[in-house]
Amino acid sequence: MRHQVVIVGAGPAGLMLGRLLELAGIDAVILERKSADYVLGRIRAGVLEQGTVALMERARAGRRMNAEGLIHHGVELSFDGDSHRIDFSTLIDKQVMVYGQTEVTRDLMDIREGTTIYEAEDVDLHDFDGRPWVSYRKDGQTHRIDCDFIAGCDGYHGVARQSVPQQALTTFERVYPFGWLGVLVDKPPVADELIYAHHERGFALCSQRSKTRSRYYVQVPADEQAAAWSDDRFWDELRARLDPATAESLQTGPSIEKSVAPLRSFVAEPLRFGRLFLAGDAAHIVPPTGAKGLNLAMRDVAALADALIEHFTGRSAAGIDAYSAMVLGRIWKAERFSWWMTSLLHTFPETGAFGRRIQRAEFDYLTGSRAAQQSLAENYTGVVTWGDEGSSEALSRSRVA
Ligand code: FAS
Ligand code: PHB
Repeated sequence: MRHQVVIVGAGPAGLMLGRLLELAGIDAVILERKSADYVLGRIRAGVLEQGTVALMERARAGRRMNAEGLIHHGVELSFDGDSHRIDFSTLIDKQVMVYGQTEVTRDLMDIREGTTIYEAEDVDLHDFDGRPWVSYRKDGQTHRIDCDFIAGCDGYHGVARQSVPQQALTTFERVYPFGWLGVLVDKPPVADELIYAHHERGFALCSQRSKTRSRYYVQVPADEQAAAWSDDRFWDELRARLDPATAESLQTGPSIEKSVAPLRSFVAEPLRFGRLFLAGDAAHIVPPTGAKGLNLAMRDVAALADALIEHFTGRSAAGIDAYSAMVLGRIWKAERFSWWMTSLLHTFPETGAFGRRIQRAEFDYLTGSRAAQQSLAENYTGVVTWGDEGSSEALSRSRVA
């Protein structure tokens, strides 16, 4: 069997890459280890930058997103009960969209015309320095696919990055001493916009998926087990970390999903090895505090798709030669912002009283400086990751479609 491109991983990055390539007439097969239902069962990101919204439009997968997505013009930050709204629209005329990663993945699955092979086991990459090919097992049979390029979109634990010889790869990592315990509940959100709360008991985030479904997180020790948290214990802890008025208006109910996500910052360099490219979580991980993970993955594959399209149609290698350096510049800016938001909003007992005073001073500087708020707004809404591709025209255009 032969395809122009083999994509490993049918998460949002792999599916988006496959869609962009097929719209350009490029034949790409996707190999996914899990079932489609399993992939859809993962509850992850919730906020789309305008660039991601525009990319869903480019993929002609934006209809349901435009109908159901919620446009948010700002977020609220609170620090020990003091609150401040960061108004994206007033500060930089940008917005974000609240639309779950699960829905993005579902929309991309539904629109895809090319082949996705689910439950492909033991995927192995071969000769990506010369004439690449991929092997995998399915229903007890071993299969081989010859190709021109391989895209590793298989996440942090995937096979693609692990197939690269150690000496060819440099990794940078910071593992945080805590995780996020997340709960999904079919109750109306506690507020119109997201609330990021710093409290001496730990960080909390009030997010949402729709007007009737909410997503909440509390910071927990890195080795915490979701099973140790009853719903009542979670709601009590969340209330304790919110300002009294918000805590009072919180509508609670039975959790429909509860899980702990570890937090780490991670980057692999470079992101190209001959005819193998890495994109998305296979290349980098950010703590979810800055809502960057999914959006950065989408930015990677937009660049990779353009580079591969230029190779196949324009007979130029300029894009594929420039891919790694170009995306790494944006990746490190998103890593910085995600680290900064995480450092500001979480408790770090090991930094002591001095560390907490510095966090308070950071919050006070932010809330007292329009320039600092504009900087946060630029980073959060993705201006830094997308440049002018993340224009408000893109978001307003998507609302028209
Ligand atoms: P993904 O990990 O989504 O997809 C990779 C795919 O490759 C998976 O389907 C996997 O099954 C498959 N795969 C792996 N190994 C394979 C192999 N050997 N062969 C074939 N297939 C293989 N980001 C946010 O912005 N906000 C959040 O709140 C947030 N929460 C998160 C919670 C968790 C638990 C995790 C792990 C991540 C979270 N993220 C969040 C980040 C997340 O949204 C990622 O950035 C996003 O899923 C990246 O998409 P992909 O790069 O496609 O990787
Ligand atoms: C979510 O809704 O899951 C979410 C929103 C914003 C974040 C992280 C997660 O920064």
